[in-house]
Amino acid sequence: MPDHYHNKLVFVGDMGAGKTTAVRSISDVEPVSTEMPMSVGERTDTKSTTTVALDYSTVELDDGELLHIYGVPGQKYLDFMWPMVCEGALGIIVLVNAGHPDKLATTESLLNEFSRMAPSANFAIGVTHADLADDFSLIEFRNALLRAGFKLPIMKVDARRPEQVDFLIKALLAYSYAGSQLQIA
Ligand SMILES: Nc1nc2c(ncn2[C@@H]2O[C@H](COP(=O)(O)OP(=O)(O)OP(=O)(O)O)[C@@H](O)[C@H]2O)c(=O)[nH]1
Ligand SMILES: [Mg+2]
Repeated sequence: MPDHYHNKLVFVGDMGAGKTTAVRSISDVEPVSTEMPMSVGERTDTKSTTTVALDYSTVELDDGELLHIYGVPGQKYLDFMWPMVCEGALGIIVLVNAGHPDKLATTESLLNEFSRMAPSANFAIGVTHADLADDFSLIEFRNALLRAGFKLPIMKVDARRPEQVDFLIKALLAYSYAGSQLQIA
């Protein structure tokens, strides 16, 4: 397995959840991006392009650890890219729009699908757009996922805020290392 896979994190989630924004927020360098204009009917005031292949960038954590950060396209017809981008990932962050009417079912199916694609990855969930969804309750969402058998780090994150994205990434890394076997020499 190539060396950089050990430090590979991937943002996944529905179209518009904030994957490209999150990669861009925490990048140390100009990300590789494959954005294409959206059709006129799909555009909003804040989103006019969509990812058609992948996002890629790097970020160096406080202690000098280099992470390779990827984003996948959210649109289902581009899902053939998902296994290619996720191969060998250490961690996968599912971004979920708090205002999505079907967010529980969507999140469960994304967790199932991506855990099949990347069986050794650890997962975390970032709920975006909570500022626009007054009736969203993180506790209720977390409990519903728990009832469905998903026990993983979950927090609100504004993908536009680097410090929030950074915190989510560190939560996932801490969780993944806590799950590893204690080695005693
Ligand atoms: N209000 C609000 N806007 C957000 C938040 N997080 C991200 N956004 C905005 O939501 C949009 C997300 O767009 P992208 O980052 O392109 O979404 P994506 O997940 O890459 O979408 P695809 O590549 O099309 O699948 C951008 O306009 C962001 O500025 C949030 O927490 N609150
Ligand atoms: Mg994108």
